[in-house]
Amino acid sequence: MSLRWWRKKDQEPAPGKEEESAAAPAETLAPESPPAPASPPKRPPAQPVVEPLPPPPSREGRSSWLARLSGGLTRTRSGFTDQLRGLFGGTDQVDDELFDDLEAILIQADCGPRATSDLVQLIRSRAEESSAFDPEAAMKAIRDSVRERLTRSLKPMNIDTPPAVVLIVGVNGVGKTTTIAKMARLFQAYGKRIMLVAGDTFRAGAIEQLTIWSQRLGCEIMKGKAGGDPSAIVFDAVSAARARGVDLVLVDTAGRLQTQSNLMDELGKIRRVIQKVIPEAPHETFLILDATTGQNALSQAKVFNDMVPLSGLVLTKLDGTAKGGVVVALADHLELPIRFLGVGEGVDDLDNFRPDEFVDALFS
Ligand SMILES: Nc1nc2c(ncn2[C@@H]2O[C@H](COP(=O)(O)OP(=O)(O)OP(=O)(O)O)[C@@H](O)[C@H]2O)c(=O)[nH]1
Ligand SMILES: [Mg+2]
Repeated sequence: MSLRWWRKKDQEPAPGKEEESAAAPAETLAPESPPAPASPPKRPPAQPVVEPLPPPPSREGRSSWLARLSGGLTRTRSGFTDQLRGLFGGTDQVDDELFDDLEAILIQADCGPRATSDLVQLIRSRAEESSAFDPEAAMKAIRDSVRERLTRSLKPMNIDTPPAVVLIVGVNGVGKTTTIAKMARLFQAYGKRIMLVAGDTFRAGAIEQLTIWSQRLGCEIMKGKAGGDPSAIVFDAVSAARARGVDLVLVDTAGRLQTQSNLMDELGKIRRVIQKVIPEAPHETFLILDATTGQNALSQAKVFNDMVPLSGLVLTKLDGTAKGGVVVALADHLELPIRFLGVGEGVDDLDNFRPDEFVDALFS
């Protein structure tokens, strides 16, 4: 199920969309009152036909997700694990060339300088300890070390007290809105009542994009006018969620770069406004990172963390890169749990990050 279908519309906002939104206060998806008829009467603009999604896959077997995860890691497996296997399997002699090649593979897979040097050192000391080089033992040592790094910063998610507010932030185009839709779908499968909040009032078409998602998912949405103050919408949304017994509030925000200081300041304001309604919220603030951006993800995390304290990371587009080792670099350098992985454009191509599953899929 491709998510590309809305892109065209996104680039060409529906005629009158801005005007219509500009007049409207923060609202739920309740039908809008029709505009006063002009003379002569015009045909109403065609409404997009939004098909509801089929029920989410069962949470019982999880085989569907494991297959997606494994498929999504295909490129990383061939650029990383298969290369390691080839390197270790093709040698019976341990020399500096082996360690240089190992280093190159790890750097190329974006594991980051720290993990790379630790892993090279690990294999070097293993090789020194035994008289014969054992490729299987070397693979296992790397696998265990990767698993341990990914597990270090894990802790339970803080979303059990309704309404739990999750703020989603990140630079442009990393997959924030899609991730919100995927997360909503995931939590719907657990029977949670979800509200989406259209906090991106900046990009043309962003409100419409999230509205269509809410229609497909069959969940509530709070939205306001394009170009309006996102804090006002977020305030209304969190207040309404508390009054209505919503379990999970997912707040979309506009993509922003560290150079856009007004937009960066706005994030702080959104957070403060949420806290006016629920002092301990946002319960989670997730930075969405595009796995294909490599080590740049680290500097993004630092900049965003200065603006709003982050509580977790979501890595998207792992399916589009051979550099999935960036997961290791992120876990290594940032003391933040990785919460979700996105491995495709489909609405079911996201699930919780579980180090064991990830390592199994990577090294299988
Ligand atoms: N292949 C792949 N594509 C993804 C994934 N997640 C999101 N995308 C695609 O990335 C593109 C951008 O997604 P959005 O969700 O609009 O990104 P955004 O961060 O909300 O973008 P802005 O609101 O413009 O900042 C879309 O075409 C998505 O389908 C993923 O895990 N894998
Ligand atoms: Mg978006």
